[in-house]
Amino acid sequence: MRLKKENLIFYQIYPKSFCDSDGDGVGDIGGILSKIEYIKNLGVNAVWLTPCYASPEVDNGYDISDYYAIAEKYGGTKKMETLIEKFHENGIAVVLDFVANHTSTAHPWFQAAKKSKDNPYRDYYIWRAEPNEWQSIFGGTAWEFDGKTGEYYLHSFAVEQADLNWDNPRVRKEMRAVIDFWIAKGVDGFRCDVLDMISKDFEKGENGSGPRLHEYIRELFGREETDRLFTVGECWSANAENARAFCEEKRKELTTVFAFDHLCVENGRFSMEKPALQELCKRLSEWQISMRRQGLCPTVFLENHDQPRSVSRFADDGKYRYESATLLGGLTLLHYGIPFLYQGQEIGMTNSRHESLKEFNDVETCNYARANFGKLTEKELLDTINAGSRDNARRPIPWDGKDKKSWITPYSRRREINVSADFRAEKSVYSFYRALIALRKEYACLTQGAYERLELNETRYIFRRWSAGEEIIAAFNFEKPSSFTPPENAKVLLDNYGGSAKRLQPYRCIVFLRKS
Ligand code: TEU
Repeated sequence: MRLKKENLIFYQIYPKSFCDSDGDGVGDIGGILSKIEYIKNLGVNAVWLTPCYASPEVDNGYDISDYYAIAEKYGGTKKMETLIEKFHENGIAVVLDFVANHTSTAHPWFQAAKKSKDNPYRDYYIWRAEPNEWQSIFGGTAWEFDGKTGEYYLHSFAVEQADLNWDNPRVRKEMRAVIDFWIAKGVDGFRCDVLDMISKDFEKGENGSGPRLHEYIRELFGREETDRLFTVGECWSANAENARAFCEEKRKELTTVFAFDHLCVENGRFSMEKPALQELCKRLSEWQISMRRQGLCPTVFLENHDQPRSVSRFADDGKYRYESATLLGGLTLLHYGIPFLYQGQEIGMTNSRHESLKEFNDVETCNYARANFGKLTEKELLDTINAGSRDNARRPIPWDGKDKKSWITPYSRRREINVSADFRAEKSVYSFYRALIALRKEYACLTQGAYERLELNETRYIFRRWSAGEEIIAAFNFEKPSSFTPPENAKVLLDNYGGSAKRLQPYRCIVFLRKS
């Protein structure tokens, strides 16, 4: 599969929570196979699957114990081969998750490494006699003491996720072999988990963006075997200044990066602040401008498996849920770059509300709850967790409103918000997303064209995209109604309200076309 990067439109699947085909409560590949039509019908042409390799699942698969095997509970490796084939038959590219920074402590490499200081696998990981002050992203120190050998190993995430030592050439060779194995199985690319963390800077005291980062990425993806791949690095350190180093074409590193500034995450996920929609638009717009100026192709996304639902975080998940969800769809699909939709976004799923800590599963959330128990009131604890927990994105997709067995407490609004209800509704979020994707395919100015911000203030955001002979103008009104002068000689292509465009109601999203 070789699609021009600007023409890609991704749908992210979290297999564990997508569709369960055998009724054991865990989503699986059989479930994905049964929904290919649903995905295809939306119009996307690529999928990213989060990890479903063999794993103890302390971090839902981001703790891999065998890079070469798909877990049996998901259907096993053969089933994955069938899935790749079926997606290809339907014109959909397949991108797998590549977890490079760490393995599960259950991985045979780590099991060998901890046997003794002179074990040949010892140097696959990062050991120190004395820990430094680094903190785990999931809370607490990033170092775990191993009593048997008397040293600490580094774990930037959970204790059960030991950081690999990329300075060891044998580790880098192993990881190239993993990539090559999946290329041979037909995958079209990789989403690379926390890729900017693989080179550490112990001198500067930084757990990531180390001096050999770009050398390591090139070693992985700058090869003939990897030339045709689509690669996206999850790089929390990526910004307008350093993006070129990751994804300028001639550097032979990555196709693009996931940067996070636009999601307003600087205060941490468990802060109760609700960012203004205007701020989201401002940051999205700035990212567009700086990436285009440098000739780079950005990703455009508002959700993934680590983020709360965008409708709840940036807009209105009550009275204006449909309008909010469709407006956010417009923001994702009308900008320049590679859009990524996250499962459930296309039916306007909101955050899930739960009144007991027992209903949360995510390791980061549980660590946070443990660390703050007694420090915050129970209500504060529940409110912050309900707003920020990664479980918001991980409740199973409600295909219908019915209760089924599931590995995690289901989505609290499943009876009201589910796929069948959305399909039946007069105002269907899925249909609007489908229409947006159709526009993206029909009008080249949306994929190739220039971008200009026409207006951004506390009321609304308006931009235009254009190329030879055609221009698309997209207007996004925020909470407060405003009066508007529609562009002259333009026709309305899509509108989440309908009726006169002289008044823009809450969360109205309206798309105009002007031909010259
Ligand atoms: O995420 C990296 C990561 O740092 C985010 O999870 C987020 O910053 C964190 O939750 C802080 O609030 C990637 C994966 O996407 C995530 O699911 C994994 O848990 C993590 O790496 C470890 O592999």
